[in-house]
Amino acid sequence: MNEKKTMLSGIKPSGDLTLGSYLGPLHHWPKMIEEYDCYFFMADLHAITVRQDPAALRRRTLEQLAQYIACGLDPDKCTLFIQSHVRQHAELGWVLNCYAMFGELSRMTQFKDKSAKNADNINGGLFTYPSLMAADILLYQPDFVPVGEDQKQHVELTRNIVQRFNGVYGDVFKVPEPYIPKVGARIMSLTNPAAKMSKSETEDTGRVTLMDDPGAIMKQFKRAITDSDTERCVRYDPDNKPGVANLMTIYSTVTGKTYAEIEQEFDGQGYGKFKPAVGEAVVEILRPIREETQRLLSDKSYLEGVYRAGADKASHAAEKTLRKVYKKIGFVAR
Ligand code: AQP
Repeated sequence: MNEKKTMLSGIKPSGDLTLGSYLGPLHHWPKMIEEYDCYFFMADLHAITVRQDPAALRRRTLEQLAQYIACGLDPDKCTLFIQSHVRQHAELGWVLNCYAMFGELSRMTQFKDKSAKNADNINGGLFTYPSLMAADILLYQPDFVPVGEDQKQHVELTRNIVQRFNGVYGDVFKVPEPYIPKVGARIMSLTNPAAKMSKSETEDTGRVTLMDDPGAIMKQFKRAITDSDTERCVRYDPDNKPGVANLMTIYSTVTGKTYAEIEQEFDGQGYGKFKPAVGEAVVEILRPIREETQRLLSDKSYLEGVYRAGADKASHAAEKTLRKVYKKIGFVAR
């Protein structure tokens, strides 16, 4: 019998993975595969709530799988799959739509943000994606779900759905716990520290992607926003110096140094030394990931083997939950 706790997480292939995707969720995952029974997926069903170019979506989904592996997710030690390959996600998503309330879906920050950004395409999927997200989670009955601060709302909605569903049908679903990593939880744009570094903001010059070469990365860091005060010292003060604080969070997460150690290291040196130092640290952490991703992408049959085996394993686990749900709600068994 498997005694390990289960955890699950996914990222939408809605854009090229960024330094935010890496330092937020992705770099925490390899540590977890030893301890937990982990499921990681490419959330392509979620990506289409915003129009995607089909060829780009296909490319990014495979690239994301290669990046997961390159970041240390050994496919022999965890389950890696493409969301649309496991049809139970869409099926349970529909069921849970019927247990998610209009009011609570309307309050989702992501719905409000994405509707504002895509005013010409406020589709039903954009509104009901939290039910699909609840299905993603509940199919695997995980003990916890690692998420960024901005995703906590989704796990809370999932918990509401679980309580509502279990209240009617008994203990069908386990109530999931959100887990938010302390450092590096939210990486902001290098040119606008008030906005999250996002995959889909292609116009945003403040973005670093995992496939950027060293020259491109250094360029981005050299033009990163710091602050305009006369002090020009490296000090962690998110309220008054958000750009510097963001760079310090990046540097701290990449090097493992504390904020006090970073302040000490750049004491009296202004930003001229600090910004390239952060850039160099990022170049070095991303270099092996980029190189390994490129190598894996040249071996399509290996990647195919990984996502097929992942889909089989995930479907097996998901089907158990779905069958139980269908029975409880009164669907006739096939
Ligand atoms: N900049 C970030 N810093 C820290 N964590 C981040 N995440 C995303 N960007 C950062 C975390 O990544 C997980 C999966 O993200 P997602 O792709 O499902 O959704 P998202 O948060 O909507 O990501 P993007 O990059 O902003 O995508 P688009 O631009 O398509 O909307 C989440 O846990 C998220 O917190």
